[in-house]
Amino acid sequence: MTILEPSGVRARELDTAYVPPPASVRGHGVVTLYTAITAIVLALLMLFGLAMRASQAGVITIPPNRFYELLTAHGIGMVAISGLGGAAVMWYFLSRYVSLSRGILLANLAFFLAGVVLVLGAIFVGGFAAGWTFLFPLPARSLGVWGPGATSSYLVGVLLVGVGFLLLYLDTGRAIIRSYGSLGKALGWPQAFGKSESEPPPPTVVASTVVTIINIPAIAIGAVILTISLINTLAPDFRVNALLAKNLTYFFGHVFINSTIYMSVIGVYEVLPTFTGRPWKSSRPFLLAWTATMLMVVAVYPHHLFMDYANPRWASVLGQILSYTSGLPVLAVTAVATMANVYRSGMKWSVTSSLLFASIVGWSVGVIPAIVDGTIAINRVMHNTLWVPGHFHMYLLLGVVAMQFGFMYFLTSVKGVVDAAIDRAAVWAYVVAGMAFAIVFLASGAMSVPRRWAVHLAPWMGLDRLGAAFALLTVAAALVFVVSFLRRVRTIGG
Ligand code: HEM
Ligand SMILES: [Cu+2]
Repeated sequence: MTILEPSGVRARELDTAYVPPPASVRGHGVVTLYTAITAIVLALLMLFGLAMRASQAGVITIPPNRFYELLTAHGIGMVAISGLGGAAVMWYFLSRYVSLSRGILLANLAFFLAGVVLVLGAIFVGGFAAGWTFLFPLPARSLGVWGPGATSSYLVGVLLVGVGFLLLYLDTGRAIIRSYGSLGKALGWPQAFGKSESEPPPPTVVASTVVTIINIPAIAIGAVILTISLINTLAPDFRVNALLAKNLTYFFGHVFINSTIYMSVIGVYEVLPTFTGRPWKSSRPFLLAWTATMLMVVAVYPHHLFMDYANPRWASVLGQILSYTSGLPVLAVTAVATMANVYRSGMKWSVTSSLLFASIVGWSVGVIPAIVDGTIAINRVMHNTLWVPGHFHMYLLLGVVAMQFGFMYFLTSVKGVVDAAIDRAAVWAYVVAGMAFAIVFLASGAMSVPRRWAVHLAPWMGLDRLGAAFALLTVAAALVFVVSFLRRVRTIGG
């Protein structure tokens, strides 16, 4: 059987002049492998999440040390796997425009898997449970719950994952510069600033360039703090300023997780037009928005340090102002263009197009509670409540992960085969239950229920049970996506 590029092309081929660029086939087997690993790991980590939520609800009992292990694995795992799934989307489409190295793509996967083995061993064998943010000095101060061996294994594991991604971004940077002459040209600066009338680079190249530029320093800074923590673990006399450590950690964490959105949204730019028959061009606002977001996203991270009164006041003010503006330009041009692309296009609502469309809605809606939390006066009350997981589950679960599930259906769409009823039902279940699951987190946060607590008090458990029920439905829908994707990969042989 042949993989038909975008299933929607059939529906639109009569009345559209738009033909998607040919896909380069080299490396697509590796992309499918990335995506299959992403699917399986997402399912597993969602089950961890369900277990945590059920335990908070008192439906099952997970001992606290196990809970914090699960929390650590779920957090670091979800961040890393969104990165891997996003990298698959970015690589797949970017390779249409520039010449990427398949060897580097494989090397990243090898580093990733080696890192995952060390991290899982650290957590489930060594008992490491300091949270995915490995915030200094907790990794080295476990009060005997885990040993320095477990901490070292965790830190080295995360470091290996970082090295892999660093190689990948060095390669995308190299390839982009080779094809477009410079990063500035790949960002479309000549067109954005009216210096050139020529065709600007396609959205995929613009987004990939931004991710390359912001993630290389993010990973490098992450490596610095991981290494410092590693030395501190092995030689406790070697210390670092805790405030500096937190700044470094959250610079890395904030930029990396945001990049997962910026990589995954490339799937929307490339796939949605094949359903609507309207190409997605880099308009001037689009180019300016991506540059604006690129500059702001690296400076907004102090919104994670509002409670750290020792941090400079100007940093908090910057954090609040940029929280309002940082992600907004890209989100706004993407959301508006999505609506314009879909509106009256006669688009076929397949599982792929529905998930991609829903992802833009989920991302847009999720930004609202995020901005609320980015306000100092509110953060003072909401910090460390379930409001925080509420907002990020909304745009990660319904934004990033919905984009990636949409990409999985796109990748394996087969000519003449229509979506099964169960997949269609799963889209509804995923969107509705996922949204409800996140809203219950927000509601609990509004009641000041703390986040990251293994054991909840009885008055919180009503909402917890509701949250666990919606989590169950969300995970069930996700399992449908995953099983269905893996079956299609098997039948079409990747
Ligand atoms: C249905 C699926 C999911 C369920 C049931 C779930 C459940 C949970 C629960 C119960 C927590 C702990 C909340 C607390 O008490 O602080 C949590 C934290 C978290 N989740 Fe999820 N989650 C799901 C999907 C996701 C996805 C898709 C992502 C990212 C792509 C994600 C990323 C995270 C992160 C980063 C944390 C914070 C960990 C920490 O506080 O250290 N989750 N999740
Ligand atoms: Cu942030």
